[in-house]
Amino acid sequence: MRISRQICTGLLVLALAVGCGGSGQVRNGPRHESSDAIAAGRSDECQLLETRTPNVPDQRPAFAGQTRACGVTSNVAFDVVVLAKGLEHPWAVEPLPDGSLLVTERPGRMRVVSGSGKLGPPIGGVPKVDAGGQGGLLDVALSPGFARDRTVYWSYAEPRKGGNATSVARGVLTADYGRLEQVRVIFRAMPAYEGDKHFGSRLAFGPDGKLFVTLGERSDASMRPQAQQLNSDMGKIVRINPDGSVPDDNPFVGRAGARPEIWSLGHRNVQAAGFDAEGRLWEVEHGTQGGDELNRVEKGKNYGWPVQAYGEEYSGQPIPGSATAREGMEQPVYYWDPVIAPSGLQFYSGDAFPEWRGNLFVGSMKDMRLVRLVFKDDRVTGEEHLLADRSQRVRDVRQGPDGALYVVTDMPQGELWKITPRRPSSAAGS
Ligand SMILES: [Ca+2]
Ligand SMILES: [Ca+2]
Repeated sequence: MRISRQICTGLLVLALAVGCGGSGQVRNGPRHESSDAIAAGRSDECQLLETRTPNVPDQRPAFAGQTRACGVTSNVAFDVVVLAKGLEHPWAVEPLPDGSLLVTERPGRMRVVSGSGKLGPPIGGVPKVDAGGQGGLLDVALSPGFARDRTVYWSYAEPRKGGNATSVARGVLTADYGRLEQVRVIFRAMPAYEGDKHFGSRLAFGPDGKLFVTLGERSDASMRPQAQQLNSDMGKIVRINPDGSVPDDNPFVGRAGARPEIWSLGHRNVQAAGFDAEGRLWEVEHGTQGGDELNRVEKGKNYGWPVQAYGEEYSGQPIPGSATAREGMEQPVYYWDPVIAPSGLQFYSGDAFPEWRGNLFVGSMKDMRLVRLVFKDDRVTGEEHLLADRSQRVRDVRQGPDGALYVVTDMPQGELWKITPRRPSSAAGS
C-alpha cells in the first residue's frame, strides 16, 4: 500500500481527481491515496470516498477536485425518526411553518403529515396528472409569503394534446389542510411530447421572489438537441414571476425566436435545485452513466448538454457529438462517475447541526443514501455518504424551521424521515 501510494503521488498531475486508476486498471477495495488532495494544492493525504472504476476512465476533469473528493466524516450524532411509512413513490417534502410537512406522491396525491407523524388524507383540488414512468405529481414549494397567503406551488406531468409536459400550478391551502382552492396553472413547459422521462421539475424561489423551475429534455435522442435550442423549454431552467408572467430582466427577453422564460440552457434532467446562504442558485442533474453534475447556475449561461458532458451512453458507447469541455460552455463544479442518480438538495443553514452549516445535502437514488458535500471557495473539498444502511432511494431532502432535515424515499412503500441531533437518552448508533 505504501508503494502504491507513492506511485499515485508521483502520477498526480496525470491522475488528477480520477485517482490513480485513471488509466483504466481495475481497482478493488479501499484505497488511501493522495492524488486529490495534492492535486488540489494541499499537502495532506486523504482517503477517497469513491473507489469504483469510473465508467469512462480516460476522461479527465477540467480542474483538480472536480470529481472524487476526499471522503470526510461528520462526527455528528443524529437520530432518524420515521415519521411516515407507506407513501407511494413520494417525490417531495416541504416543511410547513407549524412543524408539519407537505408531501407529494407521484401517482397524484398531496398530503400533510403532522410533526408527530400523523398521515393526513389526500388534499382535494390537485389537477389530474399523467402518472407513468417518471411522470406524475412531482415537486411542491411554499410561496415566500405562505404565512400570509397560504399559497402552494407544485409541478407535475400534465396530460396535454400531443402527450404531456411539465406544468406548474398554484393554489391556496385551506386552514384545515383539506383542500387547495383558487387552483390555477401558471406555467406550461413547451412543447408537449409523448414520453414518460426527464420532466425535471424542482421548484425554488429565489431571494428576488422569482420562481425557478427546472426542466428535463425528455431523454429520447430526438428530443436531446432541444436542450441547446432557445425556442424550447426542454433542458432549461426557467424563471417566472409568482403569477407565471415573465420578468423583464430575464436574459433572452426580446431575442427573436427565444422563449423569454429561459434562465439557463444545456441541462439534461435536473431534479435538484436550491439557493445557498448567499442567495445563489445551484442544481444537481442526472447525466448519462458517469456524468451526474453539480452546477452553480448563472443568468443566460449554457451548461453544455448534449454537446458537452462527462460520461457515456448507457450502452457504453460515447455520447454522439459530445466532448467534456467546449468553449463558451460552463463546467460543472463537481461530477460523479459512476453516478449517484441525484434528486433533491438542501444547503444546510440551521442551528440543530452547527457542524453542517454551509454543507450541501443531495439525495442519491441509485446508491440509496444521503450525500453531504463540503465546500471551500465554491469547490467541493469533501464528500460523505449517510443513511446508506437503510437501502432506500433518497428522493428529496429539506431543512425544517426547527433545523431538522426531512427526507422522503422513492419506494413503492416510501418513507418520510426526520433527522435530528441525537438525544442524550437514545441508544448508540445512528
Ligand atoms: Ca420542493
Ligand atoms: Ca453540463
